[in-house]
Amino acid sequence: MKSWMKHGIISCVVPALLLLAGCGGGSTASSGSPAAGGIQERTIKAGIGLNQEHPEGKGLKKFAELVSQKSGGKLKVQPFYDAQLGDDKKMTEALQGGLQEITIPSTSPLVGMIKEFGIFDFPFVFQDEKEADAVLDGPLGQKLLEKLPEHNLIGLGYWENGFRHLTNSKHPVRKAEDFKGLKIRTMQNQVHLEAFQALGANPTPMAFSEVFSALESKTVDGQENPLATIKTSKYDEVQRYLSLTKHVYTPFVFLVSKKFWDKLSPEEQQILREAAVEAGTYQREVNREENRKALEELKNLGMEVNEVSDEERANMQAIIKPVIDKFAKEFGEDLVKEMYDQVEKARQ
Ligand code: TK8
Repeated sequence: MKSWMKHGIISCVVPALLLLAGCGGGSTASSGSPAAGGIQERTIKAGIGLNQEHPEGKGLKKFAELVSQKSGGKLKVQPFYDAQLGDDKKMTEALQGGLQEITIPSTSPLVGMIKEFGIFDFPFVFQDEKEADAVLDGPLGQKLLEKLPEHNLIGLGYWENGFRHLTNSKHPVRKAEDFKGLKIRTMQNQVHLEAFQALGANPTPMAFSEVFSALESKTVDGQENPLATIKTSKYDEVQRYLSLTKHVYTPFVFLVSKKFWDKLSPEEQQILREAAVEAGTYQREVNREENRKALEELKNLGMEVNEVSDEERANMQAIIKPVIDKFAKEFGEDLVKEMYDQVEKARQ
């Protein structure tokens, strides 16, 4: 009897020790078990704010396909579109807490958390996408990604939201003074808020998923976003005037929860890294194509398109300058200079 009990205890203790030593392996939960080698079965929740028709949605679908291919179907990316898991800020916080694995937000709503991203909210920095690519894919973009781990995030590179333009339901906007009194939804970002205030507008920061109904109910008169977003979010149904302000270029940043990342094997990390970059190249191409096409489509849908001259753009820039100078000090003047130097280089 005694010796039976003894054996019983031993045979229970040994597997328990093995489990404690991390030999459990083969977990199917998204949390998985600590990094062993190879590829485990994992489900990876990836959420974005835009819908499936938007180039970001197409990029996320592509990412899911690539991850599946590269992992022989073991890593499954489960995509959530249209802020189903929440807006940019909320999803980013979920990543930090280890409750969600991936999101691809605009950099702007993250500035409260990672202030240096605010340099991308300065207006009229880039003239075209090539300049943005040079900065984002170059040393400066990399330097900002390296700030993420201290916030429990891993950055795998930049996708593209793009050049923003203004829409509103009140009147054509062609000049700086046309902004006066317009109630404009802005992203939750201090630079945007103060820049629109400087122009005499009445900005209201708001999460993206609330914008359509705020425009519909006329809680705000206008909003600003790239043409592909104006098109795929159907703002033409609730906005009459489209001004080609091209005032800011917004990047998307591809984020992974660090809590999740640290559990992955080097092989799994490599798969996600490669897929984020490859899907990002595809996403940028689709985005550029669809932004080009959207202008004609929005006209056909009945929007009145107003051009903004270079002279007026320079005028707006001069009005906003004190705001930018203030934030340059806050974000780091060296960093800002580095950005302008890299733009200059890309322009040559
Ligand atoms: C979508 C947002 C959106 C952004 C905004 O999640 O909030 O206006 O431009 O695209 O990131």
